Amino acid sequence: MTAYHFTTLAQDSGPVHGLFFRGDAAWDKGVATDSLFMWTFWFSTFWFVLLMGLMVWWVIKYRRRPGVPAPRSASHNAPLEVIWTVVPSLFLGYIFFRGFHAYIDKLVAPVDAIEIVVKGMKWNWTATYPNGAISPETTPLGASNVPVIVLPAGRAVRFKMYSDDVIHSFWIPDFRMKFDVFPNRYSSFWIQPMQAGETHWVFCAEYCGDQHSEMAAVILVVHESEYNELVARWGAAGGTPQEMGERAARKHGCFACHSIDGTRNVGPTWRNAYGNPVPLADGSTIPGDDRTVWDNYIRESILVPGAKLHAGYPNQMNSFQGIITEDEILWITAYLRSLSDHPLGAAALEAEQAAESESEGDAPANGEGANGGPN
Ligand code: HEC
Ligand SMILES: [Cu+2]
Repeated sequence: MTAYHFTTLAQDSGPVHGLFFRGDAAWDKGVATDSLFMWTFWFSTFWFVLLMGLMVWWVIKYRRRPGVPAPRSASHNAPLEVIWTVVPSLFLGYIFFRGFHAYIDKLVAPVDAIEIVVKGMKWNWTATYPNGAISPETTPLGASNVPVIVLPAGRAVRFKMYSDDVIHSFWIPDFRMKFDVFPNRYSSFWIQPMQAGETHWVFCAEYCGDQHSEMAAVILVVHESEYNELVARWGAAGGTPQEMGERAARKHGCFACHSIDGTRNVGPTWRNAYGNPVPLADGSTIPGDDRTVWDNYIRESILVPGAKLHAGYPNQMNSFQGIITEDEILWITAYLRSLSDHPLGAAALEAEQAAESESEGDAPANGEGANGGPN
């Protein structure tokens, strides 16, 4: 893999172009961010120049002159005040809703997104693939080596992120997206790399210690067939995450209280749980249909079981805080997903993992090789 030629946006189009977003984001949702940003920028610039210009002009024009008595200033003009309150508010509302919409769009991944687990730590990133493999590739950056995260072209990729220590922030400037990475819960967003051969920088955008500036990675986009081969070749030593999850659940005695066949035990069954809404004892409900919500619910249920009680069950589960590892929680989550018929459950998990068995037929028609030129 050292044969790959790494380029960056900044090198491709010059640092000025790279720094001042100009609609050259690496995917359509990034281009939407660019256009909203530039729209807001020029809109603000227009009003700033107009208002400051009028102010300066009028200050000069109506300056105090000797012998000219100062006119009395106007007190109130209701219609005028309503107009200059309502019209700017409409524009602010427009900016808010467009921004909010585009932002939410980038947070909630499509159902068929491939899930990459990103772990941030002082001062590095690791990316774990759906089959449990971790990319062994690195590339030199300054004095250190940074990881290479290989992603398939044309597939939605969802990052499930957590931190081993302090708060970091996973930032992919080319995709105009970043999100904080926390030590005590999962956060997530998604991107869709478009063309094989592209490379994209990843940085940490949260000041996290003295080597914060070296906390980088490179995303390398390859054809899906090549991605599948690589991820299958890297493999995971101990089996797939759900196999590891079943083992971890056995080791920690979860099956004493949780069934996997739908029968009610001391605790709720794990069959068809993942992805569905959960009624809680306090009358509220954990909404279904969202992986981040469910992943965090599982995590919290294991570490702080009393925080949200499943309606109709006793508060009888002990905390596994300090007993269970982060990896085991991730594996058990994969295992719970594999036990569910919900659209986010077994089928989606299988589709993510079974990628390697697919054929070569999915290479994009433009025929650009993975060593290919600029985007
Ligand atoms: C002593 C019995 C017991 C053991 C052992 C136990 N649990 Fe639980 N678990 C419960 C009970 C009771 C509930 C429901 C009450 C609650 O929400 O805390 C529950 C709830 C859960 C939930 C929430 C599921 C839902 O549908 O609401 C998860 C996830 C969970 N446990 C995971 C685990 C894992 C993982 C282990 C092993 C590491 C484990 N449990 C071990 C009794 C147990
Ligand atoms: Cu960091």
